[in-house]
Amino acid sequence: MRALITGITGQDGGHLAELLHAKGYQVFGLIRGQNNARRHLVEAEFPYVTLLEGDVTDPTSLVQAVEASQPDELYNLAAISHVGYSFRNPSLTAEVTGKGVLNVLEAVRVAHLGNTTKVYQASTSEMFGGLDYNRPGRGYNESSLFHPRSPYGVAKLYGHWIAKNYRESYDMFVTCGILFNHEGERRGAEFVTRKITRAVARIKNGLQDHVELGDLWPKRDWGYAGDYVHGMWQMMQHGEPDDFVLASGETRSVEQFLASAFEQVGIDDWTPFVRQNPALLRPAQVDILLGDPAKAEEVLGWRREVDFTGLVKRMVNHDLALTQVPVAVA
Ligand code: NAP
Ligand code: F7E
Repeated sequence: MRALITGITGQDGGHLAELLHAKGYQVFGLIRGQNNARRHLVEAEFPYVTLLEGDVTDPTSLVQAVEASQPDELYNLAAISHVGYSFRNPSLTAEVTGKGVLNVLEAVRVAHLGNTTKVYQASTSEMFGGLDYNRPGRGYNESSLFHPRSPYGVAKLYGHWIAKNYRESYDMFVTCGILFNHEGERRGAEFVTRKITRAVARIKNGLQDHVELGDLWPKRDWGYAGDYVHGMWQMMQHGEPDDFVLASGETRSVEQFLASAFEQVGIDDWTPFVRQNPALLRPAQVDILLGDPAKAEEVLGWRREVDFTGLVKRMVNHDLALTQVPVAVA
């Protein structure tokens, strides 16, 4: 089996490359830029991945990558994925996160691989937006209303619908995973969970004295990225293309994540170490996200192995190991 992953340098790209390689796949990864700073990291950590140059905003590069890799499965993970950044760069976000999906689908179609290449589209709980919370206590599922609250969420909704349109129009196997927040040791430091666990480790080791954050009250449904990429693969093995929600079914505030991370290093009162920075507030906020993964559990047999406390623990431990102060040897 051959797989092409766009977004190979990202959190999910790394977990997925590892999983597919372990399953015996020949793995190809799309990498952008003439000198991508993360190329050497990918080459060092995943030497079995064949890197192909390309950018989801450049249709020709995608056709070339698809033709070179002839994938049985294409996982489209590439995106501008930071919600705050998308408010500052809305046009670029539309091009990459929205229209980039169309470019990927077209590349598969014009390369005449539409009948043989299965496509996974990385859709997101940000499409729900948290406002029209129409299933109190039960969480959003595949039938819930969409009401995105950011340029990122709007761009992803275009990607979601164009993916479904290609499924219906061209009889292509295009599956959309509507994934709620998933985190882990590979999470980018610009996302709140990793920003917190990194700061907690550095504060514990005396390398910084506080962390600046935005809103602490929003609630998210957090899971472990390793469990979620396994769900992506399961969706691609299913007999038919479809939409599936992956979520933990639990929701917690940023403040609860913060308290849990500090607790891991024995700090009960975190308030002296946290300051609010108004520059980190977003023009519109997603108040609460809670997902209902019942369909993925029943149809795919998807299960998550890491719970909330396990997630926080492994992220804090990882960052503690990275920030160990070297002991001087006499
Ligand atoms: P991530 O760590 O931010 O990775 C994004 C990837 O997209 C990076 O490899 C980046 O490569 C690549 N990329 C950006 N612009 C590109 C372009 N123009 N052409 C080609 N590649 C480009 O994201 P992630 O957390 O792994 O998430 C993977 C996907 O799932 C994303 O589409 C995200 O929106 C979606 N998603 C994530 C979550 C979550 O909680 N993690 C939840 C739901 C959906 P560079 O190194 O070149 O920047
Ligand atoms: O923010 C608040 C922030 O940026 C979570 C992406 O993977 O998941 C992710 O999007 C919450 C928000 O993730 C800071 O305002 C407070 O309420 O970690 P985040 P996100 O916006 O939920 C979805 C499912 C995706 O699809 C996205 O690609 O935390 N918050 N203070 C902060 N957030 C950040 N980043 N930094 C802060 O200092």
